[in-house]
Amino acid sequence: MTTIPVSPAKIHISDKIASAVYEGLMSRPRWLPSWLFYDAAGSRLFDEITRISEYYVTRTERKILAEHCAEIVERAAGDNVLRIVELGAGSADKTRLLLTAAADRQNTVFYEPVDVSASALVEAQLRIEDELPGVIVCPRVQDYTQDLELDSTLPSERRLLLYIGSSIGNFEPGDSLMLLERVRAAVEPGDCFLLGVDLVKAEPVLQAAYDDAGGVTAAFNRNVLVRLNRELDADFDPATFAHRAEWNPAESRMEMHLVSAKKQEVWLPGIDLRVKFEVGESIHTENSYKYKPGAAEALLEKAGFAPEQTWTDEQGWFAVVLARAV
Ligand code: AVI
Repeated sequence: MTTIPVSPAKIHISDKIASAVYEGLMSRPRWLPSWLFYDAAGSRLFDEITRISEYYVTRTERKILAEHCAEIVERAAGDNVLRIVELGAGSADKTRLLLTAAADRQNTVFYEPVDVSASALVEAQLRIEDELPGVIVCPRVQDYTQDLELDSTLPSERRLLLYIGSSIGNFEPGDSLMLLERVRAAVEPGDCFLLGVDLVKAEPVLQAAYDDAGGVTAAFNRNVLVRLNRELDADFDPATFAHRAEWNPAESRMEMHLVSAKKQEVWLPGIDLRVKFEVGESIHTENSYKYKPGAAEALLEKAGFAPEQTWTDEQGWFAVVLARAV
């Protein structure tokens, strides 16, 4: 089970992907960061995941937002004009619910999606401006996981910053606090933050959501190896890695792994690395944290927000928390 870096002197790790993959595959246990999932094919597969019956996350949050979007917008705005900022290039119909509620209230609403991908932003802008004439899209190309800067607002304006879709669940606990602190530093007192978090629930429900019968999540997980083959010239045979999803109760998270079905060696010329796998040896590819009731509110408070209201579904599977910057 040794990793043999070939000619270490020649290793020139220049970009984010190369250095993350090198670090993760040199570690024990081996891991890869979950942001690697989202190349074009991975984003399409994730989109498919959001529609499969076992993946309750998207439809449960959508139902909460559909029921409460007018109230959320009303509470966030008060007597002010609302400006909606979203971390990520728009969560499709869920964002649309909030934008429509805001446009109904004030005719015109400014919407600022913040994303590292300019193409995702352009796509979101065209789609939203086409579908929602009352919405003016002002995209911002920024990696909000590193820094976040927003334009100053008029005294009559209030921001509602969205971080929905359980995206916070893919951050390690320390990193999620840092992200919320960064958000707090970028907004004014009185601005609001809407956070969507997935809650702890019965293990079989979680297990099915991350290992669906149709194998879409398995394909999403394996696609990371396809990406490494393409971008680092690696020779992974994705079919020889099994998808494993498991609930880790001690850490309150669903984990995804890729488990080698045979003893094998993989060559990644792009980072000058050979990696040996024993049968059953795995690469840890994702953590998806599930929050206990009240935990998201506590985290928001720690980051400088006052939680104002939490909405959940009737099964208590998902929570949408509205908090105000203090
Ligand atoms: C994007 N993120 C919130 C998803 C999740 O549930 O953690 C990613 C995902 N992984 C497997 N299925 C979906």
